[in-house]
Amino acid sequence: MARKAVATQAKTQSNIPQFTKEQDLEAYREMLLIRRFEEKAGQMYGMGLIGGFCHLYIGQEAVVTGITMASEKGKDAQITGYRDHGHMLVMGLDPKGVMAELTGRSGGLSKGKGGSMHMFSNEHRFYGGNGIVGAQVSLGAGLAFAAKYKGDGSVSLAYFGDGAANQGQVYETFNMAKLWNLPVVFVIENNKYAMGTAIERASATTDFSMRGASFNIPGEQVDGMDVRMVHDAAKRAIEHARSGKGPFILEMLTYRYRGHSMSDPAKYRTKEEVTQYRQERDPIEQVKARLLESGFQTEEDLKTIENGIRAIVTEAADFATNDPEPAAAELWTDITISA
Ligand SMILES: Cc1ncc(C[n+]2csc(CCOP(=O)(O)OP(=O)(O)O)c2C)c(N)n1
Ligand SMILES: [Mg+2]
Repeated sequence: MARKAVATQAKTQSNIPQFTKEQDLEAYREMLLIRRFEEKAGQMYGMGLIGGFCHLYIGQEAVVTGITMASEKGKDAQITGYRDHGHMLVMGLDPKGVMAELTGRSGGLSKGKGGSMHMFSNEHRFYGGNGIVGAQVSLGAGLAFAAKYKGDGSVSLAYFGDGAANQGQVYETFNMAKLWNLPVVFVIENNKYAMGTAIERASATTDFSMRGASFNIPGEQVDGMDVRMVHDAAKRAIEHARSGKGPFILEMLTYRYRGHSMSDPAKYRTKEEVTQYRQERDPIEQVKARLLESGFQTEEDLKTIENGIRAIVTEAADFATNDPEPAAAELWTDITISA
């Protein structure tokens, strides 16, 4: 079969795809927005303003940013699990609406009734936000089925974790997606852990790009900390799916810096491991260093960008703190009641 697993980390410097100044700036802005938004969400959780679940995306920013930059915004559909704030921000959903949903306010994207894992926007082609591990894989194939049925030329991007990759419904979905050659890219965000379980402890095989082998679905392993690598691989995978060749698997080798959720014993990995990723592989620092080294931007220019992003996040946090909670009558809206 046409397995195309490329260990992109092994690529030499000379064949790393290069970004233009504009692409680096776009990636920098988007990733920094996610980072600062998530830091603020973490603080607000600590202050008791956010309740329930809250899974932060810090460390993994290059994955959704590179893929979204390679996709057709407003046309291609995206769906993910519960670590979903970054996906919404890059897809253009209003940061105020996302933050207010986290604090359970009426101006939240789900009127404050859904919380961190349950937001959705048909307009932006973002289909959640799913708390059931692996559910988004089947739903993502459903979006691809709709695209093929309607012939609208869109591609569905379904993100899931290394832990979710061991769920049964993933393989039922792979089978049907290949059988019908659906336009779907399965993005496995391999951040090495499923809650506190390391991939080696839960997965019989840890090269997730190979998981489609028995269904004839090609896969590729990608350095998910380098937004250029992500973008390059995503371009090819999306083109594959859009041209009618069927599904493609991208395994993104990434890392989350924070705990799984807001309470995390942090006993399953060493502090040194986290520090090493932060210091040597950080996706934002990589772009920042490139912008400065190339002379495209000065420290001052980058500070101006950072200040602009801080202002967006502060505005979102203020809104999410001062907006009222939904009225009690909202308990009866947007639900189906059967007799
Ligand atoms: C069907 C189901 N089983 C178990 C859980 C509990 N659970 C929530 S997250 C998680 C781990 C998933 O890890 P992974 O897919 O690697 O995603 P990550 O959190 O690393 O992004 C588990 C077991 C759940 N939400 N749904
Ligand atoms: Mg994981």
